Amino acid sequence: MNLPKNYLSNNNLYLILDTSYIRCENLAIVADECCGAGVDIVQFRNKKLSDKTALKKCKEILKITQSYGIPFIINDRFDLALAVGADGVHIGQDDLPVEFIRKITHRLNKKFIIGLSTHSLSQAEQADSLGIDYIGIGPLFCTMTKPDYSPIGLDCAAKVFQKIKTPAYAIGGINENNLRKVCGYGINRIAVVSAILQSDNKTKIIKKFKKFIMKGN
Ligand code: 3NM
Repeated sequence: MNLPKNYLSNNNLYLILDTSYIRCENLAIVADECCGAGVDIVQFRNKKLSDKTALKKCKEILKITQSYGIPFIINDRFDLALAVGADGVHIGQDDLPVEFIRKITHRLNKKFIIGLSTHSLSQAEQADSLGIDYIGIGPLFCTMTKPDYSPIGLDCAAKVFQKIKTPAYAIGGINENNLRKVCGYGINRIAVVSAILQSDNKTKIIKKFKKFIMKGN
């Protein structure tokens, strides 16, 4: 998809469709509702479904995100991202190196978004020299979605937003109750899993998130 220039820095709400929170048959329905409500980026994160099922589901979700003009990113799996024709991949600190992914996507003549998880100011600073498109910084707070990581806290995340040129998305435990506080720290891009996926009214919470982020606190 041809995204407008600076799409990732000019937008603010990144939804991660984690397959442990949604029944497989509802993934596309939820993707559609959330895109319609105003999320700016959608990621597929799967620790559960088989590759075959994941591929099928991702193809369905890609059609939806394309119809809204929203980028679709695959977590961890560069091979799946290529197979699906997704807009990019999100990698962790121990996944395939960025240079390797860039080399292949250049060879394929592909525009391809690469996002990287960072968990400290120094990792975020290093990311600035890697030529990636955005970073995740977190976890901000304790979260059941990624329970093995210690929270970095708001001060650290705020420093990343001040210092780093690469667009940053704060992640981890962000919900309706702490959103005002988060935005008050100058954090103006967030990525969310459970607060949206577990909500009975996803449209309402997405609109609330967007409103708060744009207002600033
Ligand atoms: N990555 P929730 S925290 C997928 O810090 C993920 O890199 C994180 O889920 C990181 O919004 C996280 O439910 C979980 O807390 C985010």
